Amino acid sequence: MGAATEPRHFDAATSKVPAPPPPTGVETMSRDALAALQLERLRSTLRNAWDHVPWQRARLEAAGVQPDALTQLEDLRRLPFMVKDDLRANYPFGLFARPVDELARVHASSGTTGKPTVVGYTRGDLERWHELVARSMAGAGVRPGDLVHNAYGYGLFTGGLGAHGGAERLGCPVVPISGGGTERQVALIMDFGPRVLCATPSYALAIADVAEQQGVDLRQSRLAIGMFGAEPWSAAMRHEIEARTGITAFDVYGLSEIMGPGVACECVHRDGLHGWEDHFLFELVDPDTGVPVPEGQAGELVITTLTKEALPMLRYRTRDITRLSTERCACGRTHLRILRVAGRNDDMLIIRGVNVYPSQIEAVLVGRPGLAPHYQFVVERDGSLDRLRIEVEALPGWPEDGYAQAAADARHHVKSLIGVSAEVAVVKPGALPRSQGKATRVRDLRSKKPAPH
Ligand code: DLL
Repeated sequence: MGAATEPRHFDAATSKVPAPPPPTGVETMSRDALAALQLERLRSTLRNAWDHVPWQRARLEAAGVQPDALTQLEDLRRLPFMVKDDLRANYPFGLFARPVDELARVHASSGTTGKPTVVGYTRGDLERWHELVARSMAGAGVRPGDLVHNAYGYGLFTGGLGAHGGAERLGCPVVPISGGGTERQVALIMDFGPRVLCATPSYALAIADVAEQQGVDLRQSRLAIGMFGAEPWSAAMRHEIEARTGITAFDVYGLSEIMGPGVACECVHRDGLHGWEDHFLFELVDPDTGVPVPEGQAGELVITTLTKEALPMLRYRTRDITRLSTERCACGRTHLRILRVAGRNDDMLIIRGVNVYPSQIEAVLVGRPGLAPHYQFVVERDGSLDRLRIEVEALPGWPEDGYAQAAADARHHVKSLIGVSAEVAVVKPGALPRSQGKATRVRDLRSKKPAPH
């Protein structure tokens, strides 16, 4: 199911990562047994929501869903969806199924406007979270004892502490460096010799850049495995990071409302991310109508938690657009696979009628002659039409009199491969801001008014 350009299989000849031991236990249970486990856990999740969250109980009653009367997973479809605004409307703790003094941790995501989205965990929730991050890392070939350089941000963001807890659970020592201070990151990678790097893909690239500027070759470091996620990234970006660092890069997905990192992760076959179905129920729906879409087609991912005590989430609309496959993976895991998440519904640009995600354009730009993998999109309104301006940095050392040619080449390929007409400006190396966490790819200069038709 991967794109043709993806390395589909683990290549022992080029990777520093030895193949991990084959999966066992819950990761390989039959799909029937998995469904039975899900039904049992769904019932207790509904019971938890019914007993402890008045807002959830009212919705369950209105939909005629009695926790103990649920006989099949499909009955869940009677329940309306949850959306991010439900968390905001019940700010801060209104959807929690446990009082604050029974919690072990609170995280929050800031969002660009309004109140943050607040999520809570019991001690047991943290244990299950760490277990799933540990499972994700082990599936990518991380072994107990591997030193983990964790450059995800620590704090309210779930990336830092989530990856940290999972690595420790697996038996790995962690360097809790967090994001930022990139020169120091490079120095510690060379001095401490971590085998694993946890970071957003854009920050992994920023680390690679600074290393190169300092004359440091990360391919000579002990780094072998990257656990990269928290933002969309293309196959081209994966190749770029791997070529410059010698790392084998794995895609890890998650969201704070559901848990944090480790909801799904690639195994060494890197042909989709295994979604951990013993803890989550995944659905895919048409983002406009909410109607389920058949397997293989693109849709919005909807997730129900099956084991969360503090914050049970029922049919949460993630806004993330992807595809699902229940075909068995060559690794032997039976858990379904989520295709690389190309982008969020909210990030989709509609340029002269063509729907496009930033990561699709990234896939065209990265690796083109003269271009560095640092870019941003500026969307402007031109009368009733949206206009896209792509700003992309030139490769260091590329002659300035070659910028116009590089821009023309990029414009041509974006048009012919994606069908979008864009203005392309090639700017000097270092001119665009670098991320220390999630990259901001789009500057939207349109007024919030809808375009007249
Ligand atoms: O980003 C959790 C996380 C941390 C995941 C570290 C992976 C690694 P939030 O800040 O709540 O949580 O943002 C969640 O980020 O709905 C997606 O839109 C996006 N996202 C997360 N992982 C991926 C990925 C963390 N691998 C939102 N590919 C999600 C594409 C991703 N998008």
